[in-house]
Amino acid sequence: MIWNETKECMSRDEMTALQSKRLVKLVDYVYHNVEFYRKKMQAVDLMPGDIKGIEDITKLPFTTKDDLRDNYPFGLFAVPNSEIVRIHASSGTTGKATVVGYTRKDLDIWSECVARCLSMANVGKDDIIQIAYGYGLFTGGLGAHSGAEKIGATVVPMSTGNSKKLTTMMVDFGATAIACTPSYLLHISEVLAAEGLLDKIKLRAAICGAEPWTEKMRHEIETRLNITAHDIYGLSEIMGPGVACDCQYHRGLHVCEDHFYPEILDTATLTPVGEGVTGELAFTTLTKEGIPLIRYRTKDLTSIDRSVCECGRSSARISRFKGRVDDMLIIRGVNVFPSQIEAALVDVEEVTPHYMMIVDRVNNLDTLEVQVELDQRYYTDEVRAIEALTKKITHVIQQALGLSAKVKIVEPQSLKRSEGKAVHVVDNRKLY
Ligand code: DLL
Repeated sequence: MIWNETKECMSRDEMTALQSKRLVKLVDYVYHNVEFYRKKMQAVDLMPGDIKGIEDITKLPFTTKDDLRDNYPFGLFAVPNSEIVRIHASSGTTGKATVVGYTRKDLDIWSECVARCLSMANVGKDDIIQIAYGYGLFTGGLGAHSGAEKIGATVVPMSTGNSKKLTTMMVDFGATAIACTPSYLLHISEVLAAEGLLDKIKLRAAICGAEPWTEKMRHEIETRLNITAHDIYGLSEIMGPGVACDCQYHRGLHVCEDHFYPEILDTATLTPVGEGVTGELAFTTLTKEGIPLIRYRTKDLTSIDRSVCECGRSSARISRFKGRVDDMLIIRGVNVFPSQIEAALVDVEEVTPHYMMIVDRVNNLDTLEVQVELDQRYYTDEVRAIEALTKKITHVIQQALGLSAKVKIVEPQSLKRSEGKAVHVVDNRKLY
């Protein structure tokens, strides 16, 4: 079964008409239900009736991650909590989470969009799929899960963290598909090889996302596992996984643009750029009820192509991501901002605020080392004292990031000082 055959194969004019109708309704909805948007529109003398179609979208204000943080936790919700049936959240610079809420209808549309993506990867009801994104506040696990259930596949909710169990079950259950981050899948391929299981698996498709990866890495995964790997994109503010995915031709990711209207913005002027030009991606959620967002700036860099794809789908395609405009790192699928380390170290008096993050990829798993400088006042070369301090800081960082890091205490004044902008990150990961 092909999901949403109608929506993905509409003519461009039909799609524009649908988007226009939905935008007009959305603007009226947020004006009357979200004080934040009402005030923003009033500030520029804009009334809902001024938005007559998608061509008027540029009259509307942008929304940023900071707006979500400033309205933490539920300030941007458009419905009372009695209508919200699920909450997800992602971490941010200040440690304050970005919180999103879904109504029953939002969850239905989310699973529909993920089902479309799985269908692009030719995954259906006869497949056994291991979901190896993290379950919990992160949208990856539960998001992929409900889409896979919707399409009728047999879902194995693995989550992350136990590669050996995953590979054993992959063989024992005869899993034919997997959804996880691409770096994790490379690691899995090594575990399978080390255990001599590569020729015992029945895997044929992977749906990978949540972090940047390249065509080269896709080929590497496909060759190692003898499968087809697809790129799935999404972000919690807009929905989670399933905002876009690539089909068998891998010429960009088809956007579910009947639900999420994409714009590509010039990074300096924030005005929309033409097709094929790289800029910052922004989304307007056309059908969301719980937390509808207008012109949400994703900070992700990509370009758009609205021509009909060889697969027959007419939905707009965004190119593989070229990076982000901010400094967020994605380490083992977790969003990490350098300033989170800074904030965590402020409370440890034995060290200075100078630190350096060294990110690497060993055996296809991301590693993070944090070098922390001893305060001269606490200078000691006593091994046990250093060991105790290392343990303490390791715990502080784990609490702050939700991610384990190797902590290395270095001598006072040994970290390089900067005269301009401070450099806190060395990212040695080489994308294939
Ligand atoms: O990562 C949702 C997701 C889960 C997508 C599972 C795909 C698979 P967040 O934690 O909010 O949500 O992080 C969103 O991750 O703005 C991008 O910078 C990055 N990202 C997500 N998918 C891709 C991808 C989930 N396919 C942020 N390629 C986004 C490159 C991606 N970057």
